[in-house]
Amino acid sequence: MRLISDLRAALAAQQFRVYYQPIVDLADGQVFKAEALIRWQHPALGMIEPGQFITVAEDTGLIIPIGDWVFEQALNQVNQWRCQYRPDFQISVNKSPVQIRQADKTSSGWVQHLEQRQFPGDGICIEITEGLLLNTEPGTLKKLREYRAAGIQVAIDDFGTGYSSLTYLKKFNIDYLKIDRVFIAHLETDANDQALCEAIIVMAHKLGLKVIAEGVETDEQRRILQHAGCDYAQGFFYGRPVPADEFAARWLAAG
Ligand code: G
Ligand code: G
Ligand code: MN
Ligand code: NA
Repeated sequence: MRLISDLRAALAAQQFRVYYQPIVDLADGQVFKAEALIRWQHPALGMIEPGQFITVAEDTGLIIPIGDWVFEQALNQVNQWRCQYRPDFQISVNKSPVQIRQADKTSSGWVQHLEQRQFPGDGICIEITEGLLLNTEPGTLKKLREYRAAGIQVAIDDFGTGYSSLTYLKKFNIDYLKIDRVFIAHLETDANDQALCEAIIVMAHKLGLKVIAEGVETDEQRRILQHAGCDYAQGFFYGRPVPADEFAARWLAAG
């Protein structure tokens, strides 16, 4: 497939971009952190969304160098923003199960990299999908513990769509649950979705986790979530993912 050979060349050709989407504190409406989301500026096909190439990247192993590159970008970005605007700012980076499993085998582990650069770990949050929690390989648990020990926070992405055993949430020492946007999309009209969101929020809080609602697109959804005690929200209602300079101008420079 053409896409694979293009993908192999894309890193060296500097065709990847990192976009940032705000995650907002529901209590005061202030931006709390940002999620880093990769984009591929393809010379012929234009801007390609990650949904179209992340799986290929995982299957070919290219996700390792690409993911390391995203991490490096996010690390530099969060430290620049911390110096310039907000000393407590944080950036979330997605890490697929393939990356976690490979992490031990690569020399450039993210934790060692942080230490070499002498950057504090709490500038970074790693988002993993809940399917990973099913993976009881000792290596996975060890990796997550290593991140936490370095100060890196951990979020469970797309929560509610996978098959995670709830007991793992405590065992794995997670910081945030991100409620998948399928539960948010019909929040105004669907009583079951409302009940599910409320239950997830109560459960998470009892386990000492903070909750981020994904895919918030309307003020009514925001209101329902705030009323249910949700901590943070992310979605087009607040803002789409944008390049770093746009993010800073809109979300950091003003306040
Ligand atoms: O930005 P968009 O909604 O198109 O992202 C689609 C999916 O791609 C999301 O599930 C997101 O987690 C994933 N994704 C985006 N950037 C990265 C990345 O840097 N690494 C990995 N592993 N996944 C990413
Ligand atoms: O799986 P993950 O949570 O990493 O996916 C993040 C993706 O969700 C990003 O690609 C982003 O573009 C997308 N996204 C963010 N906010 C919204 C939203 O309000 N509505 C929809 N439909 N997608 C969103
Ligand atoms: Mn994510
Ligand atoms: Na998600």
